[in-house]
Amino acid sequence: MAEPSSAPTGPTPEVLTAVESDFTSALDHARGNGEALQRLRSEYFGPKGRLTGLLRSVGQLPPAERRDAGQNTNKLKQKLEAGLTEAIEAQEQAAREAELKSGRLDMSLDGRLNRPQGAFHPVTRVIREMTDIFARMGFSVATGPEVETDGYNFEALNFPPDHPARDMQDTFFVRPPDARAIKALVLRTHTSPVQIRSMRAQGAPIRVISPGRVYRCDEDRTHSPMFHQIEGLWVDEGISLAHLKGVLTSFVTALFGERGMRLRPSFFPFVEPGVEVDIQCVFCGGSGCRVCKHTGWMEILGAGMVHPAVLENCNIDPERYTGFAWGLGADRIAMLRWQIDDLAHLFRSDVRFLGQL
Ligand code: 2U9
Repeated sequence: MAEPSSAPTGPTPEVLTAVESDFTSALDHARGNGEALQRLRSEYFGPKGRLTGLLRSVGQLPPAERRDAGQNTNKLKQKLEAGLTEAIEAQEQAAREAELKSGRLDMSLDGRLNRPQGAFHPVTRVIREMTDIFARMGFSVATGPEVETDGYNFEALNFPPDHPARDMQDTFFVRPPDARAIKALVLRTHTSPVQIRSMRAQGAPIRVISPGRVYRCDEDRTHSPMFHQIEGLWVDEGISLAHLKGVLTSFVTALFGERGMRLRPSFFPFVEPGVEVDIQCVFCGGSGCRVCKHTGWMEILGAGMVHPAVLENCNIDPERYTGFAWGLGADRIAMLRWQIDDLAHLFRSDVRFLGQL
């Protein structure tokens, strides 16, 4: 490195020229050497650096000289600092490139921060899995609003006003923005209104599933005020209960493997006949255990042939078209899949629980 020239100490133009010349030749020597460049930074701009000292000495000049001397010193400082920064950046870039070329950088090593990996929520996982199964059978996916009119949630589905069948679905009512203008609004108690909307928009034939959140005023170990359903609907000419059995057997086999399935008669206002579908217990295989209450069977969904009145409500001719529909609780499927004993675990967002699934 060049020796600094001996010059008077105040920031006279001669001193500034000498400092610039010293710095320029020192910078030329240090270029490409990271440590030398850092040394240069501290020699000129550090607390005891030459430029720092010169700036400090401006205060000791006679008042008439201070302004010019201060301005000139600052200008020089900015110029030299810009040159140094540029040289440091070039050196760092060259060092990075050299490291990459040398092959010393092992990209397969773990990062320094070992962040835990996130995952989809178990209910999302089963909804996606079930959606995939039905998509492979040609069903498309429809979604709709979670705040519904009484008309879509109940009336179109063959629940007459004040009919006791409504008691099966304890309902959250929503106060409409203008009580005079709109009839009752409800948090949808099932995703069936989505099927009504789809049939009204598309007509028949139709093959659709509707996954989504639903709400009922209900809470215990197996019920939550908000839960998730997947409902499905297939309407076409000549659709019968045999098609219902075929589709649901394929579904159950894809989800739980080969196992027995049985239909029991049941009542839902929107289907006729209605059935509840059981499968052989996924835990004991049918021999009886605590989970299936020693029956060997577990209920997994409800289904039935779409009621002619429901088809008519959607302007579909029930003399020409028939269809079947089913509904299941996705949270219940997740509980079966991972043997979860309390539904509330699924909604507490406790990663110590979710991480075990
Ligand atoms: C339309 C016509 C008929 C859907 C159906 C069920 C039977 C059923 C329950 C399963 C568990 C609700 O989440 S749960 O509590 N569902 O038992 N759902 S038939 O029938 C429809 C749907 C839409 C237009």
